[in-house]
Amino acid sequence: MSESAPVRRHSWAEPYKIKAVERIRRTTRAEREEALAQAGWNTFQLRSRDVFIDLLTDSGTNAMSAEQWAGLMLGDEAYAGSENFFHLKQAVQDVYGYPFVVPTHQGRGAEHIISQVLIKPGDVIPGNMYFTTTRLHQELAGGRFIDVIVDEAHDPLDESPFKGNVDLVKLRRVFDEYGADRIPYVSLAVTVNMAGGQPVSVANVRAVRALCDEYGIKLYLDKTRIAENAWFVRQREAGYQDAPVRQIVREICDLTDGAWFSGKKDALVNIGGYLALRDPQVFEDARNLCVVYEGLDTYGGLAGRDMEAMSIGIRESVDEDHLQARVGQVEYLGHALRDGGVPVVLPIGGHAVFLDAARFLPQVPQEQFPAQRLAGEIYLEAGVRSMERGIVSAGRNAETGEHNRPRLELVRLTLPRRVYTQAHMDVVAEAVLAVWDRRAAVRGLAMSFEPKHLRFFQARFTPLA
Ligand code: P61
Repeated sequence: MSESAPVRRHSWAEPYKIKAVERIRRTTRAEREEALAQAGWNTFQLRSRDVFIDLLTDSGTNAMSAEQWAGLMLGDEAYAGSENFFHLKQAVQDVYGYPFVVPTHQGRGAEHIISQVLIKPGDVIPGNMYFTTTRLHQELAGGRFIDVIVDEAHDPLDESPFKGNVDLVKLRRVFDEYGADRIPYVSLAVTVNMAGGQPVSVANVRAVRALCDEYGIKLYLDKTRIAENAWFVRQREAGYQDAPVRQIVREICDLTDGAWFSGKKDALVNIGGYLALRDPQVFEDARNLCVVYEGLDTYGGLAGRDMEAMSIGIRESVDEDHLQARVGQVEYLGHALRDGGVPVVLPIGGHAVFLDAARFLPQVPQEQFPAQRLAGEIYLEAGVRSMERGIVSAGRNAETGEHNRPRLELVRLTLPRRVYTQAHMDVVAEAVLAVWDRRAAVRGLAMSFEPKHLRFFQARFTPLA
């Protein structure tokens, strides 16, 4: 398909063929019951060998291309000045246009450093919906996150095309209340993970930039899934139908002061991340902290080969045939579930299908963790692993200690890139539909162990019935 050909639904096929395969194992219901009990009803605690189709995350679970595997052999494992670092820097400059790069072991390493560099105690950071690790690092640096996403983002049934957008009225209110002295930057994510993988329009980024300029406030970008965001812009935003994804990606980056990135998503690798910066002083401070927490600033916790694979993956990530197949597969699963009557977040997002557990299990109150239970039931049904994205993920208010109560109580079925086939999607849809059929009998959970930070990763639960 040429770059400018019209995009028709279901007219795509994966732009690759499979060269190596990895065996996956079907299990019995009895084995899964045992495994889930051992895991304390937390899908993060399952062993992967007990999972048939793993839709826990699209993070680090991607299949690399032959070029990326070949790139591993070009690893220059020098402690200082690895050639692969310069390839990475060149890829970031070419595709995103930021002059300075600080590599990190993954996205949260970059979030840690940028938070420590920019935030001082008492600051507030407005952003388009929290992300777990992003907000935690902002809080650990002494800041407080304030949500300024549009209201539609909290409504699973609202089919607005850009549910990741910032509400400019809310943002101005925060600017007026706290002022530039207490707002180090606006934290803008494209796409918005916790809202369902929803995109932000270029017009909205432009408007946020203008408001930031009016108040003298910086704009930093979580561009972890920017290629998927750009794909949606091309599909949905007036004036961008014929714009290459690469151009849209660049246009968004050009509006920002810097970015952090988890290479484990868009960039099609299994590990890696970085900060991309424009301000020379922020760069100096960040590369200095890099040597404290990550490693020398020409490797940042990565092997040379990892940086090589990431630099190749960055260039592959903006390929339109790849994006069409990637987002198309997510949509295929989403529409299969929607058409079967299962409540899902609409529109279907870029990296995952999100089940609306509040409507799936209306008999289970939020404090009995309906999404956590639903993720467990889907695993029991067919060995399909998903993730809770509701009250457990939202954690507790850092000041009051109360549960945060998000309006979205979701289960995320996340698709690794280039890994599963359409037949896998059919099996997943059948499994969820089977749970949907027996939903009335499903009860909640009690939390039996709660760790201090990012509790959803390690918490344990017991079934109420
Ligand atoms: C994920 F359950 N995401 O979606 P790191 N920004 C954004 C991310 O999506 C992201 C990071 C920064 C993961 C892994 C994960 O609550 C969870 O490379 C938009 O994972 O450090 C990661 O990048 C952090 C799963 C993270 C979670 C936090 O599955």
